[in-house]
Amino acid sequence: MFYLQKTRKFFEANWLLRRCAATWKSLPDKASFANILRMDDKTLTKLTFPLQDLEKYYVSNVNTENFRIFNPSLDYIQWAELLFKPSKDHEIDYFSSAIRMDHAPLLSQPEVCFIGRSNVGKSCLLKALFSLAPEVEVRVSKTPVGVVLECPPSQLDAGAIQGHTKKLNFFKVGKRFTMVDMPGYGYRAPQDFSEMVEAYLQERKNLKRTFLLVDGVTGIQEVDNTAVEMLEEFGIPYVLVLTKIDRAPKGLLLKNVLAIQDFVEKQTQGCFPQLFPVSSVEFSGIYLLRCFIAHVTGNLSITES
Ligand SMILES: Nc1nc2c(ncn2[C@@H]2O[C@H](COP(=O)(O)OP(=O)(O)O)[C@@H](O)[C@H]2O)c(=O)[nH]1
Ligand SMILES: [Mg+2]
Repeated sequence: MFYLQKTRKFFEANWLLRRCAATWKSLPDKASFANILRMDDKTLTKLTFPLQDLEKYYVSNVNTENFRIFNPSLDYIQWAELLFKPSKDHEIDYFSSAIRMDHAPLLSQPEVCFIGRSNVGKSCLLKALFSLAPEVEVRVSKTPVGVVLECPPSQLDAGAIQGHTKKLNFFKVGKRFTMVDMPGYGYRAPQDFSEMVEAYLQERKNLKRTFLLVDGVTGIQEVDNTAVEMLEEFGIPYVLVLTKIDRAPKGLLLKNVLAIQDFVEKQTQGCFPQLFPVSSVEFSGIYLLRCFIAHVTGNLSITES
């Protein structure tokens, strides 16, 4: 009997160890900023401050007279990452979905949302931001047959078969804030898109910032202009995120960055003048964006050193 109990304990301990090892293994190497800090300076800058890395090649046309560039120290970036690490007291998980605004959960904590045309990379970006919590289920678009898989396979789940996000999907980051994945506009957008998204953007009281995603390869497209016009009309603060920068050759990326900065300067009021380039595959820009989200949701106040 004693022997049996001992054997069971051994197997239980072994199972627990294997479970922890499996969780540990499923974390991508670049999920944690601690690993990036061990890399050489060039890679560290490229992954942490992709815009700064690009600025070596051009003179920035951003007018900094009326705003302060978000340029936190590495310590702040590391600190902000703690918010994205799940623990017993700080659960990070999918919370609920809504197809209409009156289905949206009543949450009072600060909220940020991600909008952009279908396929621009919203869900993959959320996956990358949540990469320290791999059990969070974010549904990403099914890769069309014959197309090279761009997001790491671990980022595709069973729900991916359902394809594009057609609901507002709410993810709770403990009691600190909520992140919302929005339905894509443009091709294959649901008919009630405008009703759902416009109502959300206009009515959501705790919405602190809207992240509008633009494809780094194509730059701003006609559909993106429509989204910008909508956000401008609503007068809510928003930020442009340039996605898939790993796919854009440097020359093209520079051209798109300059064009977008010029567009923001001349044609927008509510857009934060600083652009956030990201790659959800290479993880560039992810750590800075986590820090910015921590900041805009009131979880990180940054003092100048
Ligand atoms: N190379 C690359 N591909 C990406 C990136 N982000 C998303 N993708 C790919 O773009 C497609 C659409 O991504 P998804 O996140 O589902 O777009 P959504 O419709 O805006 O949610 C998928 O095939 C992804 O693998 C990225 O940063 N780099
Ligand atoms: Mg999606």
